[in-house]
Amino acid sequence: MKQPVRIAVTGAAGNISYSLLFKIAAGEMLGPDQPVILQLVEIPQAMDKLRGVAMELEDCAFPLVHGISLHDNPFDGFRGIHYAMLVGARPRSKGMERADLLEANAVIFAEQGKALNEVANRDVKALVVGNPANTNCLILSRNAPDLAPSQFCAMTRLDHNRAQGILGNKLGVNPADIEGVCVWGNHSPTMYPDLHHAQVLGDEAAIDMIDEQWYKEEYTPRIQKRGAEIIEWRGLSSAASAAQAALDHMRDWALGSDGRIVSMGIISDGSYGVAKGIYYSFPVVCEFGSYQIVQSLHINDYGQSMMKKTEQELLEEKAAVDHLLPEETAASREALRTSSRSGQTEFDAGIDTGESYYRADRIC
Ligand code: NAX
Repeated sequence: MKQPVRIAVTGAAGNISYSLLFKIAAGEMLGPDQPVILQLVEIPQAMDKLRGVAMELEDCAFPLVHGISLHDNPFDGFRGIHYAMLVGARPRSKGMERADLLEANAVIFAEQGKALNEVANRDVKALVVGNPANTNCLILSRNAPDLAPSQFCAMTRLDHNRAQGILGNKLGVNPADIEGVCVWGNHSPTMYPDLHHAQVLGDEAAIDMIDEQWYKEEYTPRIQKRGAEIIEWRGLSSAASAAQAALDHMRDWALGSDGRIVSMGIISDGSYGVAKGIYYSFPVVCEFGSYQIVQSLHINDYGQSMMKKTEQELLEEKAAVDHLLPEETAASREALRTSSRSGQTEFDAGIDTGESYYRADRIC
């Protein structure tokens, strides 16, 4: 039996978590042989509700759950964790402006970044689900100077799954038979669902199978505003699909995506001309616990303009919270490049050992 890993989930008494926690506990995220210790974090006012959720988890008698602990602050809740699923966030209340929403969440994610920096396992992987996810992720990462920016992601997997599912429906194929769909940019209505690299059943270009007008005028806005469409019909925001996406994201990141392209909101290293240092959704493949941006995709003029628009929005969000971003992490979050050797984003931690990564004469 493997050693248990510690997983923190914030917003653990909320809607998404009510689905997510039970899937994690059943082994759907890290596999049926990986025991877990769940460290559930909520705000003090929600601790009674959280206790009820924990009791239900207990009542499932999941064999993989080796412990459950309840916390009302991240400094306790993140102690020793290997994975952080950051679902809790401040929702927009009546009359709240976007800038106020960004700022209210900045306070939450700044504190959580500090907590991860101080008490989490050094190789923690943190996924931000709570909105505005990309900018919350930026704040989180900037407040964790001792962790690499590549240890943080914003969730755009729900958008990716929606893009794949709705295309599958249109074409009358199983979504699993479609490869290479990706979503660029912000988890917001400016995101760009890109079908130009998607293949159906391995050999047919999806873009040739659909009408351009449908793609641009129906499909794209539908993916961009799918969250609102769900609310309209269900009366509640996406919960089970968001939980499934969070699970898909973390599973692929930890265990590999098997060569499949998936979308992840990650630190931009300047690939595709995207401004460095913001958390932007890119097409990636995952292997050995890390991700790698898929390079050299041809982006046409339409794609360029869509990618710029969503980048612009993220830069504006960043500007709105700039006064809350610690200066000490500014330079290191932009000292990134794509390695020509591995294709991975390299992070300059400011430590120069004077030696190259691999030297055969050091061995023996
Ligand atoms: P709920 O309002 O049901 O639950 C949120 C929970 O977070 C509440 O129980 C609340 O007490 C808790 N919380 C708030 N601040 C906290 C803090 N500082 N520490 C710990 N817990 C805290 O919302 P739910 O439907 O579960 O959605 C959660 C978040 O996911 C929202 O911000 C939502 O906008 C976002 N979403 C993000 C998606 C994405 O694709 N990235 C899609 C789904 C979802 O809309």
